[in-house]
Amino acid sequence: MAHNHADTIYALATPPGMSAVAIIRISGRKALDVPALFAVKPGSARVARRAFLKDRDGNILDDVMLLSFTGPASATGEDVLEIQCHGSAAVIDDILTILSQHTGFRAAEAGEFTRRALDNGKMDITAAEGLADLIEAETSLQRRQATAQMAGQLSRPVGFWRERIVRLLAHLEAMIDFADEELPEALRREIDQETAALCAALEQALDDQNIGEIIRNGLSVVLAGPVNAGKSTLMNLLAGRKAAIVSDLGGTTRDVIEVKLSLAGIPIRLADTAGLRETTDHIEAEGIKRAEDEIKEADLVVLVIDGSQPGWHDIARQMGDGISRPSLLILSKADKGRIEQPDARDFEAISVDLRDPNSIAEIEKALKQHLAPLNQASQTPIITRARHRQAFSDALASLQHSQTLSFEGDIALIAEEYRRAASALGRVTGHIDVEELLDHIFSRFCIGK
Ligand SMILES: Nc1nc2c(ncn2[C@@H]2O[C@H](COP(=O)(O)OP(=O)(O)O)[C@@H](O)[C@H]2O)c(=O)[nH]1
Ligand SMILES: [Mg+2]
Repeated sequence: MAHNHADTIYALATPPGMSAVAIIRISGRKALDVPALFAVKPGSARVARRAFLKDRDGNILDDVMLLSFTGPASATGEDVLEIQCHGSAAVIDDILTILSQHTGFRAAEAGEFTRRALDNGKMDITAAEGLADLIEAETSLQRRQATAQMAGQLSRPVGFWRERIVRLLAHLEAMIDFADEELPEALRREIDQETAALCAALEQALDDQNIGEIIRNGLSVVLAGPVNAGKSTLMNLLAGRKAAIVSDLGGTTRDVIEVKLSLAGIPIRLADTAGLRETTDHIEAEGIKRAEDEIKEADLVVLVIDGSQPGWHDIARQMGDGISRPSLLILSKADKGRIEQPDARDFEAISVDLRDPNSIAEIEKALKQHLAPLNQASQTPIITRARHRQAFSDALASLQHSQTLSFEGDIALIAEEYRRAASALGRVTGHIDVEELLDHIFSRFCIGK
């Protein structure tokens, strides 16, 4: 992305296509000159006003509403103008064309408005991530998590921990400067207690069963089992549409077919896979390999086996043994009767007729039971991405390492671990400069001298 902040950027902020109203956003130094380009007088900031935009020849382009914001009190921190025009391809095209003809204006690149907001300190990285998640949110759980992150659910504790760590660092640096003096006992104790409290807080945040990532990405549920068991039938039943081809020919499903759905408010990526069997068809073999890969990564494997066939016990045991992920057994074709066999192993399974739409209630109930533990977070988790988790783990490792070092000889090493921990947390929000915070703390810091 080219970041030329000197340019005034513009973009259609609403989806393209016909609509009642469309919004064109303009941000940058010349944003407030835009009304003049359409023969309209400038108006007051933050007051919506109606205007008739005109082209160079004085022809009316559209009857619009204009809304302007003067930087830095705007979404991007720059001067911003929003044109609410009619959602007509011709109107939008004409307005954008006129803007492009003036020097200093160019079409925005993807994400550039948010990038400017970030660079101008209007939001930090976690808020920008939250915003991206909000735009992509498909379930209310995802929306809640995204808005919480936008509102500082992650950046607030991270900022708070980081400041506490740097405060400890400031104490240590002061002691390093007065190396001939002993670290006072009270200060030692305070540092120990603070470090232990910070470790506990980080451990607690990390111990979240990855719920944040799961909510964001969706839980992966994989349908697996032998050919002809009814996996694709189950997929279509849950998806509420014919997403996968169902046939009584074994080996019909070859590739992984994925649909997104929401169960008990939990976003799910449901994957239908090729039936597991020995085959000489190399395309089917590739499909089976993909199925096996999906199974390895799944949050939940739903094993579908035809319960009306003798020998389902053996298949269930064999396949169940090969799956290391949590699983649920569904015995299909209950309408044909379920074969019971005395078996050493007690199978926890539900028997259903997958062709009967009424079976869905029982299947959803069983799925919810397996998925519910993932939805039991007492509060919204604060970690929503692998990069947050990595930073938290790095910070924790540094703090834990500092606890093993002694104040007698290793103050500089302890300080270095705090510095690392602070930088790791700073990466989460994009505030990586520890020195800046240190200066700030030192400026208000009394070292008793
Ligand atoms: N009677 C009966 N037939 C079923 C049931 N589930 C699936 N079938 C049929 O079994 C065949 C194989 O189903 P399909 O979903 O393609 O199996 P897959 O190979 O596991 O994906 C199709 O003809 C389905 O209509 C069921 O519960 N009862
Ligand atoms: Mg299939």
